[in-house]
Amino acid sequence: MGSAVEQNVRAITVADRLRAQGISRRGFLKFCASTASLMALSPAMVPAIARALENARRPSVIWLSFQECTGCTESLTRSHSPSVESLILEQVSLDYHHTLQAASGEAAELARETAMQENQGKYLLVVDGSIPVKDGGVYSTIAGITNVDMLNEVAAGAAAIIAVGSCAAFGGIGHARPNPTGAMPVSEIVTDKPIVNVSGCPPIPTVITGVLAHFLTFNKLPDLDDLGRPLAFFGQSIHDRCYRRPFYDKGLFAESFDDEGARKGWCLYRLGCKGPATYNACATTKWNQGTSFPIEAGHPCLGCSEPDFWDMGSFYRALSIPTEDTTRTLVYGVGTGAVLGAAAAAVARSRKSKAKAAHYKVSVNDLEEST
Ligand code: FSX
Repeated sequence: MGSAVEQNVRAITVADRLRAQGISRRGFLKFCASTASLMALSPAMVPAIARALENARRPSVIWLSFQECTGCTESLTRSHSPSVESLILEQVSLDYHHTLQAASGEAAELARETAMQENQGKYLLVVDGSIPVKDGGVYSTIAGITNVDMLNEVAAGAAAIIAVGSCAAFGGIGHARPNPTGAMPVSEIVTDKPIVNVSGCPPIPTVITGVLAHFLTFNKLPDLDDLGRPLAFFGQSIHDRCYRRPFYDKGLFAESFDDEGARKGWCLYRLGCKGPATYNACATTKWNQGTSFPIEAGHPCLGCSEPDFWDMGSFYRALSIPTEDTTRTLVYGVGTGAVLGAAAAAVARSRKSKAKAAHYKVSVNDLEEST
């Protein structure tokens, strides 16, 4: 980590590394197409991505884990394999990661300090977990350093920060009432750096690597929504992209988990689904290699990618009158069905109209012709 040899490795471009791994030109273009898809970019962007990756250097990544359950790292390590996600992870120099690194004790801290010194102003900082600030931050320390001090120290030399998971993005479960440790999100502590929030408890691995891919390719963060989340993945509600939506539009709802509606796969709105007020890519990207997502498994969306979802009341109580800002203020009450549901959909559509992103499938043969 951080040696002269490692520096030379970083001078090699991403395209060089892929070639060294035995990936052909056709494979490289496929990688670029998959990267475009991962970033939810148009296929028209693929030639530009290919050119950018021909010159892209391997960035140093320092990953800090604070108050969290390690679900975010579990999610990341469940990226499909072999996959574009795992390839992307091989293209960054993950110089410090509490859970994944082999080093421990002083050697681990030395790796962090070395990576910071050698990549001052250029490294990417990834944070998962909330940061406790009450009582001087004593409730969580690493190597004798409080989380808040370590965050401030590492953030000072970072080019940008990715707050992975709802804990780092919005405070998450640590921030839930009564918040005994004074847990805060990254953005309330670091205010002078570009920050992207990849929320979700845990976040979708494809979204984490999609943001990494964007930084790797363009050396900047992607376009964000008003909560600092990448628009490409958070621009539309779960409800807008849910395969159960046609049942909702027809007013066909499951009323309990074992009734006829549930067996027929009808809409879970009345069982507490927060899909109309939740912005994330679960309904399209899905989980476990695109196998399924909670609603497909018969469970309502909990709204885990929205701020303060733990404190909003029961996961199983239907959304009540949606407000213009439902992503920030979920008002729960007794669901009254399609009328209120239609209002929720209208709010969701209004948000959708602001979103620019779409997911594309790309044919490698098309790409070879266009480059
Ligand atoms: Fe939080 Fe992540 Fe939920 Fe857990 O690191 S977003 S509690 S999945 O692990 O921070």
